Amino acid sequence: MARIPAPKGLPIVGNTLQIPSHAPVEHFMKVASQYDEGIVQFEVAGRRIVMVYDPDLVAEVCDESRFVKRIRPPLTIVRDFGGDGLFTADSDEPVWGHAHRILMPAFSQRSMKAYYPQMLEIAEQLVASWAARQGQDLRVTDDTTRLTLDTISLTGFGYRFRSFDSPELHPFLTAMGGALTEAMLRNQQLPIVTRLKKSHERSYRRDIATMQSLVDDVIKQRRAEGGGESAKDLLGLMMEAADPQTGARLSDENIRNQVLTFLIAGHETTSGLLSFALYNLLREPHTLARAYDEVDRLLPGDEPPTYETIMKLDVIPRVLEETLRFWSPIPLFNVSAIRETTIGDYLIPEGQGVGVLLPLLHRHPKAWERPDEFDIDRWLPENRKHHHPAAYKPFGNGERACIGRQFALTEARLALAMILRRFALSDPSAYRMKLKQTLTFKPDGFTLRVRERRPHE
Ligand code: MNH
Repeated sequence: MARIPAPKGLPIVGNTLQIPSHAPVEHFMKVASQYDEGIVQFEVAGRRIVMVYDPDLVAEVCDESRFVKRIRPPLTIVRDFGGDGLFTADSDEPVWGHAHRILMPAFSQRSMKAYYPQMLEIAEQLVASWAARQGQDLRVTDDTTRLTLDTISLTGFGYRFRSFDSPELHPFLTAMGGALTEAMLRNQQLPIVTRLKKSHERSYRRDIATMQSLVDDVIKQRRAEGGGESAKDLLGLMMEAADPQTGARLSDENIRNQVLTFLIAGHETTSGLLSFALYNLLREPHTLARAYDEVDRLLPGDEPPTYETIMKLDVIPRVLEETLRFWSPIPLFNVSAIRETTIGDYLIPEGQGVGVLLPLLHRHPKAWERPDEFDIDRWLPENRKHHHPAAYKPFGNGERACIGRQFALTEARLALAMILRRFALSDPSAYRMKLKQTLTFKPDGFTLRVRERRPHE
């Protein structure tokens, strides 16, 4: 058996103090990229964490007969507010299976078509808001967050945040940012330190309460409208449907946790994806020109695009796929060994957590030619065939992979198409990528400017 490379730490605290508290994953990336083995281990807050990024090792940890998602730090902390919602439930908790089977139909391609008019309505709000602010610096992630938060809440729960009506971001978002940042900090500190930081504890609990009271509003509004009867959205299904396998229904408490989970998981990552996509397009004029060409061909005129047209796009979806390779909004996901096992030449003990480090996997030279080049033609059907089967995991793995994948991609295609059809983009401040981490990655402080491509009524 080979020894897993490990950066030198200190006695007792291990590597804990070496990890910058607001940018842990970037630190893991920097250290890991100094080793060629594609695997590395750290000692953080008394735990040993193994990370893999060699595609062959990743293929092994994606074998669901040997590795499962288990709720371990940081997800044990996120569970303070996600509860037994899909993201933070253990696979062998019965409620995960109940909710997974009840909600799967809500994420079919047919459901995307049903959500489309509402997705379009919110995308039109984004475009109108940008048209009114031509020539000004637009804070990209703020607006992609407005878009994605309003879209998941309207399509999923019939609830309107009306984010584009206000210059400030909704208090739900401030609370969520606070809670996610605190969860990330807690992940890297010994429990004794967490207990000592009383004021952090107070604001953490306040943020969670703020998010939960919004969730209670969402559910109350639906009950006032006469329950779930007619609504076939996420909330309607959760209130009405039974698990086809066991007949189980979701408890009120679980529905609350699912609504909060979807409000967070359903917007945070897609907003990152759209922001990174715009960033990439600004840096790749040749690709941008192809995207313009596509929208001019498929969406001429000012008519709202139909769902069918959005499904015909080809360049824009490949921009999104390549963006997810280049900058994965979720940089890391974790699985645990069911029993003692080996991956490559390395021994992994029973229960050991293993993280898949996506930014390094997605640029691993074993799997990708010219890994640091943004090239959407990797995603042409004839080139896809040659991809390493485990080298691209932006949505996680197996049965615990993202349930919202089609939702995110449909929403992002539509938004990008609407933006490009209407606006020429520019970046007079010549933004340089600076990642902001709150469990997910986003470009920090990224602004751009727009002007109408064609005179508009
Ligand atoms: Mn999403 C799980 C990435 C959009 C709802 N999502 C995951 C996982 C990844 C992920 C990675 C697996 C995490 C893990 O293994 O611990 N998700 C994304 C990305 C985007 C995204 C990169 C956008 C781009 N996700 C969305 C959207 C929704 C959503 C949109 C909802 C509408 N995601 C979820 C839920 C889970 C999840 C719910 C948990 C699924 C489960 O374990 O059953």
